[in-house]
Amino acid sequence: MDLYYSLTSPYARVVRMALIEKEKSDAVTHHVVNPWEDAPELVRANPLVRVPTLVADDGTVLTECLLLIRFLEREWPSHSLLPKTGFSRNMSEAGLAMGLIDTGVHMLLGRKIAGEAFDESALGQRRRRAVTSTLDALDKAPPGPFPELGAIATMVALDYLAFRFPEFDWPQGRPSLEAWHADHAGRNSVKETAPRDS
Ligand SMILES: N[C@@H](CCC(=O)N[C@@H](CS)C(=O)NCC(=O)O)C(=O)O
Repeated sequence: MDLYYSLTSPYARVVRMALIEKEKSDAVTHHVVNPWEDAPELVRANPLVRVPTLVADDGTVLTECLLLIRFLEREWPSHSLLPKTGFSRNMSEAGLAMGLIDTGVHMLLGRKIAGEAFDESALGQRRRRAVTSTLDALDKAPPGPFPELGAIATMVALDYLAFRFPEFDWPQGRPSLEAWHADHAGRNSVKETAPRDS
């Protein structure tokens, strides 16, 4: 199995953390690529030219991080990210965190296109409000335990915000969420996949 990813993609990080939590990271061949530079091997594998992209042993190309999670769960059911106990709570937490990731990526793309002016635009302000209120909701009810998908996605979302929007200072005024983050920041899956530019 071949996994294509960048070291900054939060979507890819969800999958990379899942593989480590499942103790299956060594079962895939890792390819670090930059989707924005049209890495030829990624262009060949995935017409969307996005990461994460997983090429299964039979050549099937899998995209969309949550579908990849579903696939990994079927391939390697142990260390489940979707345990039956607390299933709807886990789904709810994962949904909020994935929405936070989408919103952060949208804000970054907005800045890429319109520069800092994006932040002041009506859409930029709307996105910022969504980030603020979602972080506040997470502070009121931090996610359940690792290796649940809700915990993985929340860790990815928080680190992505700190990486791309340090001025946002998400821990400010959110002591429960900050404590939750600190409790889990030492996990191997978290440390080994921390976002970095190269
Ligand atoms: N919905 C997709 C999003 C994947 C995605 O947008 N990945 C970004 C990196 S963070 C990418 O490859 N962007 C390149 C592009 O949009 O051309 C998922 O869940 O995997």
